[in-house]
Amino acid sequence: NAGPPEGFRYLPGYLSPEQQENLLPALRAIIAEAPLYQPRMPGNGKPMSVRMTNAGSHGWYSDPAAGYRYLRDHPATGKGWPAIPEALLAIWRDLAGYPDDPQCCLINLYQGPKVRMGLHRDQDEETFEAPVVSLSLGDSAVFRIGGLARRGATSSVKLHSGDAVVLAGQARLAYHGIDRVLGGSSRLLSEGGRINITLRRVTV
Ligand code: MD3
Ligand code: FE
Repeated sequence: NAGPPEGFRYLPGYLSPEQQENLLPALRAIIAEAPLYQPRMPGNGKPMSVRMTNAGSHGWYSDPAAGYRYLRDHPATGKGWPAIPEALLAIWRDLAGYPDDPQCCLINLYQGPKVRMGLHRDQDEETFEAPVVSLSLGDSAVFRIGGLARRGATSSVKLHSGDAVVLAGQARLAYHGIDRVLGGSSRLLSEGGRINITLRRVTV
C-alpha cells in the first residue's frame, strides 16, 4: 500500500445527504431517456458486470465490433445523450479547476453482489489535460488505485455515498478499479446498489 499517486484528491463527504438525494431525480430522468446498457469487451465480447449510460455530448461505449470509444448518440435509441444536469456542472466548476465544461457524464450502476470493475486506465479520451471528477452514491465500494504500470503497487480507498474524487496529474492515467461493493451499506437508493458518476473532457 504505497499510497495513491500524485494528483489523486479524495474529498470524503463532499455532497451533503440533501445534495445526494436531490441528484436522484435527474439521474432517473437520464436513465429513462438513455437506457442502461452493458458494454461488451473488445476481445471476447463478454459483457461487463457494470451497467452504464451517459449524459453530455459524448458517451462512453464498448462492443466487440469497434471496442472502447465515445459515441455522440445512444447505441440503442440512436438519439443524442441527455444534457448533463446543472447540479453536476456546478460540481465540475467547483472541483475541476478547468475552464471548459465536461463533455461526458458517465453513469455506472453497480447492482448485485458480484458486480465489479477490473483494473484499467481511462485512456479513450483525446486529451488528458482535464481531470476526471468522480462522485459516489449509494452503497460503499472498495476502490483500488495504482500507478502508471499495471503491475505496480496499489492502494485501496473505501468510497462512501457523497464522496468525490478528483483525478489530475499522474493520477489521471493511473490504473484503477472497483474490487467490490458492500451491499446494504447505504439507504440512499431504494433499489440498493451503487452509482458512480464521472465527469470528463473527451476531445481537444
Ligand atoms: C482514476 N469508475 O468509470 S471512479 C470509470 O467507481 C471508473 O465506477 C469507477 O473507473 C467507479 O472509468 C471508479 C474513480 C475514478 C474515476 C476515473 C479515474 C478513478 C480514476 C480516471 C483515472 C484514474
Ligand atoms: Fe476508470
